[in-house]
Amino acid sequence: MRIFALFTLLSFTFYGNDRPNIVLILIDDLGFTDLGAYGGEIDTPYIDQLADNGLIFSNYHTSPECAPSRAMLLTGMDNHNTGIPMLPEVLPRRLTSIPGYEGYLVPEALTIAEMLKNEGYQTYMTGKWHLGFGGEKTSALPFNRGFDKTFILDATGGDNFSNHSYLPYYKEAPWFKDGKPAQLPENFYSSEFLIDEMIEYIDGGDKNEPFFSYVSFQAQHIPLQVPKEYTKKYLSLYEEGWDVLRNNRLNAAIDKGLFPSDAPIVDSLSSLKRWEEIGDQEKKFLIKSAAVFAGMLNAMDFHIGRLVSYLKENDLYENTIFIITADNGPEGNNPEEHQAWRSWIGTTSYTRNIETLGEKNSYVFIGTEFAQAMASPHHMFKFHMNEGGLKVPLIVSGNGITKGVYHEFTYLTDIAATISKIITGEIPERIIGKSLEHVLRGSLERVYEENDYIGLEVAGNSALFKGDYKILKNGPPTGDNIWHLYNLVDDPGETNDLAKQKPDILQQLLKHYDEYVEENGVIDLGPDYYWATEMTVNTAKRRFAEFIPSLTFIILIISLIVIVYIRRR
Ligand SMILES: [Ca+2]
Repeated sequence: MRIFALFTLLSFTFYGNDRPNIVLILIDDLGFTDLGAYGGEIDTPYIDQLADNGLIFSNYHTSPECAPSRAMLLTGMDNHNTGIPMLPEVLPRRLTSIPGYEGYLVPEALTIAEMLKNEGYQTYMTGKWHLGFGGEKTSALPFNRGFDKTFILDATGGDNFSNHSYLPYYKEAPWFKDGKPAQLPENFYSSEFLIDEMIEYIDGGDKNEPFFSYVSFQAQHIPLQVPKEYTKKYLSLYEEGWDVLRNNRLNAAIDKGLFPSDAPIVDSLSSLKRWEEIGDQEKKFLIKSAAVFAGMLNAMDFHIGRLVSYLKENDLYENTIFIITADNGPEGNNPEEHQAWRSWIGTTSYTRNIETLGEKNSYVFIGTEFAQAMASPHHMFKFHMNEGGLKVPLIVSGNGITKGVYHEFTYLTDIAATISKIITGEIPERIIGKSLEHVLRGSLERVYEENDYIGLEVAGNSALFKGDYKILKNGPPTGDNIWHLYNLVDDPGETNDLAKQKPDILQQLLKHYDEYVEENGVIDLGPDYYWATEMTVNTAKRRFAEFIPSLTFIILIISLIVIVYIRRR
């Protein structure tokens, strides 16, 4: 009886309240070592402060791409059961009639917001949603999926100063306010606006009832843009190039205890462009692009700081749990290497003048080499199943949450499981993640047992984790489509492929992968699948569909003219 009473007391006082506010902050395309708290050289003081007061996860894994990660984060389900197995923009349209491949968040995939709303929470979202098929499926927009107030972008990305699209698939960036198409305000800057809007929602709410706030930043997605005063601070920071950056960040991650000091890493940059071999002009351009990246992250952090200050000033901070994470590793795509993309940029008002890089109407990205450096100490980046694509920061901070670093394996579906466990006391069967509640209380135990396995497939790239081991394969053009086996405990840098040395373990994990495919209805996209080709086809289809109403109108007018003309004769 006494023990029970003590436990009840502990449960009640753990977060100061049985229904804490929850602020979920999602950063787009972030490297493992981009944040100061993870060893990065960019100023992120407000996130770092939350990290200092909370728990840093050094072994957290997400999916390698935006939309599936978001679907899994919000539902706790495998991506193939949410309707978002991959980016809707590159989903072959022949698959959309197959359950799990609809291209939008299906009703059975309940969101955290729907769950929390049932518990009396006020639910707010601002920023990138990416789960409503580019705005085509309005029932799958957040306003219809558990959120009371929303101002969202239903695309893979968008301009940060205007409603311009950043890729040919979208005529303009599809923004929605409370489920209806919306215009952006004058003087829009994404990170600033998303926080302004969120503060307004919280401020207009009932202060006696808890809230769930999901802020999903456009930072650090292409196009990298930020008011120039932020870029200015970092103009000389990347002059030594990407090899030095990758090495500095490796050392910083070791110093922070986030990577073992004796673990080797892949010489990932050796197969890419060499810093010392490129010309001065190109170097200057790349140095400034990286400075824009840094400025954009710094600005995002500054606006997170404004939200934290607001909560402190209104006595809401003490009862708030902050969860800060990213949807995937850094973006290594170079749009200039894709002919259709490059030609399209040439038809827009975007410029790539070095003088105005990062400012309104400029189109900036860091390119493959800097992305690889920012994923340091890991190998590869976004889209890939290597640790550089999957391993990103996770920080959980708030009253009652332990401080320090948690080193055991965790997975993005654990976030929905944890929220569910803390708020409702249980985890519904559909959620595949595990509760991290005891970890937040200070337990250093493994969450995943030796026999647990986690499969992952996105757009033909695959991985499976079990115990200390991981298998992975990446498809072409960057991958070899061959399964590789790594021991992540001995070799977190993925330097030593054990596939040939440990065939029994490889076979065991492959068997689990087949089970995963069977259980989740994963479709083999075939050897010819290439996302860029699919994007071009889908872009043509979408633009033609947009053109149909105008075409119908023109045909109608011409028909009327012809009828009138014939009658008059
Ligand atoms: Ca992303």
